[in-house]
Amino acid sequence: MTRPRVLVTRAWPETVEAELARRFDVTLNPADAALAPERIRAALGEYDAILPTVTDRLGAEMFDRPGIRTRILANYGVGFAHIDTAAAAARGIAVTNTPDVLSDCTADLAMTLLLMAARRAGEGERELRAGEWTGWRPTHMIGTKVSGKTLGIIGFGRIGQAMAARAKGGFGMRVLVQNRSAVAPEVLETHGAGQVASIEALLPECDFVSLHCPGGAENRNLLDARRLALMRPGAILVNTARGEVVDEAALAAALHAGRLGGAGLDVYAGEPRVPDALLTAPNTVLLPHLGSATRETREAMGMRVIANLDDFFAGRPPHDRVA
Ligand code: 8YV
Repeated sequence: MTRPRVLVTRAWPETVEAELARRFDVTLNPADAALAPERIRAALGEYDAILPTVTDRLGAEMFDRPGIRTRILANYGVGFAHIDTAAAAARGIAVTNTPDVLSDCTADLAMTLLLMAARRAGEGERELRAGEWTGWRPTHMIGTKVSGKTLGIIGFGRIGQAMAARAKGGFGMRVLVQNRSAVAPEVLETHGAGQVASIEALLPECDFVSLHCPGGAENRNLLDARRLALMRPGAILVNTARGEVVDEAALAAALHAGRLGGAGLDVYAGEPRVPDALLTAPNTVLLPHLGSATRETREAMGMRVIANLDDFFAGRPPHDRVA
């Protein structure tokens, strides 16, 4: 039996690439350069499976071509807003993602950003490295206390819940959540969390707000200038979800005006481009999309993709099918 032809669009952890090569007729990308749109479009005619990441745009126009061979897009990552799933489904292409395995590490990074912004850790490290630290003094680089404060979580899926567990268990924070659908009472109870009816109701209550909702068109500029203005003066925003969820210009304006106390960002609307207004904003911690970037998690994400491919090519429903 011929083995399915599989295209991996970026370099993956070695152990996972070796596992893929054992099972499939696999094309790797050792140079790790993001593929040009024309290459991805061509690949749809050449491969049974394509394994994209957030750096591959698979918009509707990609699928508008004859002779599509691809039957599954097995995405490496939980977020799949870079894939037009309706257009893929219309061409009979299945789409899977990699949930669960990255929840802990992404929540860890959200908490890292929250703590760094609250305690001015990025700013402090920059000062020290620049040789500008003049020594201890009672009023040096005063931040804001985290323990016991109120955290608002927008999007209470697996990662949002992992964030709540850290905030409540580690820092005794009060957790409020806003979610599209009603969260099961036992889930709220586990986290000692309360659900509010709207983002408008959430924002004025919170010292910190962390985003854990999906990206894509439906959540574009979910936090716009009007909503950012509802945040408490001095509040801190954390985004490990997707850049487009926040109006970056409005956020930068609120930071420069000193209305918000800071921000911790891991994702940007036009990655890898980061707007100058954010680079120069006070007390803003900026990381290069590291949410799931641990060896354990990146390997587990790869194995989750393989499990989805195994199911799919054996004629079983893949566990993580999203379209
Ligand atoms: C991934 C992420 O590394 O899973 C996601 O949605 O944002 C990251 O953890 C990236 O998207 C890979 O495609």
